[in-house]
Amino acid sequence: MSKVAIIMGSKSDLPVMQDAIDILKDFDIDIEVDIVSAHRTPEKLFDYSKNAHTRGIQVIIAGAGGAAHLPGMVASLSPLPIIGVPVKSSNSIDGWDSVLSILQMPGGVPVATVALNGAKNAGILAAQIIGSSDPNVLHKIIAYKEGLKAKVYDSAKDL
Ligand code: RP5
Repeated sequence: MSKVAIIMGSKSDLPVMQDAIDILKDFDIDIEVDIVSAHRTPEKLFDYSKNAHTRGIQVIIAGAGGAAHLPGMVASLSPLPIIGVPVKSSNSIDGWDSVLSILQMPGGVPVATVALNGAKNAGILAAQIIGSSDPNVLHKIIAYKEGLKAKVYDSAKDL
């Protein structure tokens, strides 16, 4: 059963969102990937957001660019934690529109927003949410962080 859903407004977001897919696969977390557009497929957005938790999804990562309403609208309809990835898309003005559209949510409807094109961190954050109640995943996160630390120490040896 998929635990993390990765959705995006357009297939053109996939090169950015692939980082979330890859890191979650590295952590052996089951995922599902889909295109859900807030503006072009609003009925699908509604259906998806209302029902994801009934299919065993525990976290939704939603990426979009430009007038990026997908993460916020999913958050308005779903009881699950939503992680928003602002995408610097072809219709974006330097990425700021995507960032602010996803970041500046009204009180009561949180979206955990990562950096512009920060899909890798979105995947890690989703894994950490799963890991808070799954010891297997928690141990993988601990090992991942140890790996980050070791890389920094190694890189300092060559200076
Ligand atoms: C947004 O518009 C999508 O999330 C994408 O980032 C952007 C451009 O979409 P396409 O015109 O490439 O399909 O809704």
